[in-house]
Amino acid sequence: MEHLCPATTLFPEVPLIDLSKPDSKTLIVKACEEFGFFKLINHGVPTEFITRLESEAIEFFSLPLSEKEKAGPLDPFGYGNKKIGSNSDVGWVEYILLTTSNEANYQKFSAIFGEAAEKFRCAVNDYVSAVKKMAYEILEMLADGLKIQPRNVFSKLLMDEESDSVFRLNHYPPCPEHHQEMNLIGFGEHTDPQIISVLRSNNISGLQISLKDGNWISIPPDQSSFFINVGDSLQVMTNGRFKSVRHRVVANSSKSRLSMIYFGGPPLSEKIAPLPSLMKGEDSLYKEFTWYEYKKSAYKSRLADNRLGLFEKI
Ligand code: GA4
Repeated sequence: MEHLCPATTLFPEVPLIDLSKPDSKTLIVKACEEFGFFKLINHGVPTEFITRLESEAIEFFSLPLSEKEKAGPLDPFGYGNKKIGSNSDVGWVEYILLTTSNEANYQKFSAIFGEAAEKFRCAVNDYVSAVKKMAYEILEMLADGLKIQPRNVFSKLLMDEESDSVFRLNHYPPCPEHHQEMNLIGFGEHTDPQIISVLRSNNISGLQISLKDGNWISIPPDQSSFFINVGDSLQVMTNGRFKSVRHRVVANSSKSRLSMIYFGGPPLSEKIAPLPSLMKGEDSLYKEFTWYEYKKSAYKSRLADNRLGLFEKI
């Protein structure tokens, strides 16, 4: 498995956004321009939903592998272990991938959990509904901060019934002893293809982001906060003003890291293009494409690929 150069331990302050403060919209815009990433406090997601889902996830990942594998293989939803995507990417991680829109997901889980599958389903639904609401709010603040109308230009894409959003639970097991000093890769570097990603983890470190100069910085974990990533689609909709952030997870801990991520994507038929109100006479940096076309191409790529490259105008 791949080993990495360590990230710098001296890091600039990652933007901290307090959702309860009235001036946050300007700061969010700045954070999306400079980092494509920020930390969020006073987010309004009930702690109860977070802890309930966390204990459900711990329960699932503690099952014997043979049980968990009954929720696989990924098609493309279900349980996955070490293999990421369809192109031989691997990481020191096991995970559950779910759509946020249909219930077909849970058939596999009923087979394993029996009646407890309902408890799992409710925990995911409560958590995802609360996180979605918070994501809508952030996207509306972004529209306000960018001074564009209507304020739901971004959020309506996630609110749409056909929104192609994904939910992921990642478990990074402790590294075996002989690997501990080696910065083993948990989840290789990549950008997220969707509009926005909302991540919450337990208090175990591992997440790193790449700065504009290419240096990597470690993000100190904080189980009571959320971390927001700009995705490739938002980069395109802002004609490159916001950058989708390259990030990775290093599995260098003796404890388990657990993360839960909501990836807000548009409906498959949606055209992804820079918003005219943001162009001010500029040309689009990107060829026109639908989310379906982008996703199809993205899912064929390797994790670390620059997926937007294919859609840039030369
Ligand atoms: C990255 C963001 C989400 O986790 C994800 C990932 C997906 C997968 O795990 O199957 C991808 C990856 C992600 C981008 C490129 C392709 C597809 C693995 C991969 C190599 C669920 C997503 O939507 O894109």
